[in-house]
Amino acid sequence: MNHIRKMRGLAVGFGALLFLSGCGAKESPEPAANRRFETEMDENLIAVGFSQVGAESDWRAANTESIQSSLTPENGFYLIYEDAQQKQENQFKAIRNFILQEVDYIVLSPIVETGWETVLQEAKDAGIPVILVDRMAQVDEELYTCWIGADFESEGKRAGEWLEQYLEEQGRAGEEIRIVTLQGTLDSSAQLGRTKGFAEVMEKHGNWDMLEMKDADFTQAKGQEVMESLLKKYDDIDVVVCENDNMAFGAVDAIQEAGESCGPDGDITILSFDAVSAAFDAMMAGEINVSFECNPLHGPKLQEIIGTLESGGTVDKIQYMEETYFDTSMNLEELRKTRAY
Ligand code: GZL
Repeated sequence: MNHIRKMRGLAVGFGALLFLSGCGAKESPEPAANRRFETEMDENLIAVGFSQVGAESDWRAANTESIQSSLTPENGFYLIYEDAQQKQENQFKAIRNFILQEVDYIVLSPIVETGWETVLQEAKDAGIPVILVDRMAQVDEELYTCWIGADFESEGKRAGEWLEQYLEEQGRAGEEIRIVTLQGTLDSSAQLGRTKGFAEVMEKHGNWDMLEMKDADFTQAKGQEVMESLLKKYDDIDVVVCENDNMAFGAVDAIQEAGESCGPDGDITILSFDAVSAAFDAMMAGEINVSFECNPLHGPKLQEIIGTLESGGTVDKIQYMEETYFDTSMNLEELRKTRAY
């Protein structure tokens, strides 16, 4: 029985004692975690501490929902969810708290790739396996059991190749193409990979001019702010590469407010990443041209991995999610019916 179950047993006993003695503070509700555990206490629940990046985008919400709906008490889990609000130090605190509670597993989506050695060594020293989801951490691979996520570099490459074909079809293959990029959180795996992959294709085109790449932190508000500044700084932008859909939505707002046009019938071509449901809305509204899928539905795979580990099995260190892309040349109305997020 892990420490967390022992603690909860004490909490429940102590709470009952207080209640009976009349000094239980009824008006001060216990932390949600204890309340949930009390109703579903089961010696066999696997306690998992999950440190999530934040709630910065539609993709992140879908990722959180997928994991929370897989690691449920009905499926044999007790999940402790911590939202780091996009701050690495909050993830450090959450991991150390999980260690203190002696959870059975730690699941971590590292907001950036660097700075994890110390805290992941502490988890290893405490004998708690760490599973990385979504983004990677640059640490010795002995410090994590496995990683589930996307091949971000191939996403970026796929975007560059899409643009090659799009310009070819438009008879603009030889034209000077002026490009700006709204980057995701700097040093995050998604930003590093997408930027690198697109750059690999850029190198083949001397007539493609990357005017500027700027951090817009994967949020819609920052995407609009950065796009506004780029529109003021540069004339005749032809392409905007947005490293996630929420920044693309912000870019569209900025472009339209500046009296310019974007999307398949506009002057500015918009490439985006994630392919969340709202990106289908934006493509069908003619606001963005394409979105490269980044599958957030890690929950079932995570549940399967922990099940394998619990039964003494081994798992592959690197586990890529399946993904594709969607653009306005496709039957998006039909395709979106097949989508879970
Ligand atoms: C990608 C993920 C990125 C998404 C953004 O796996 O890390 O973070 O592309 C999210 O929407 O904020």
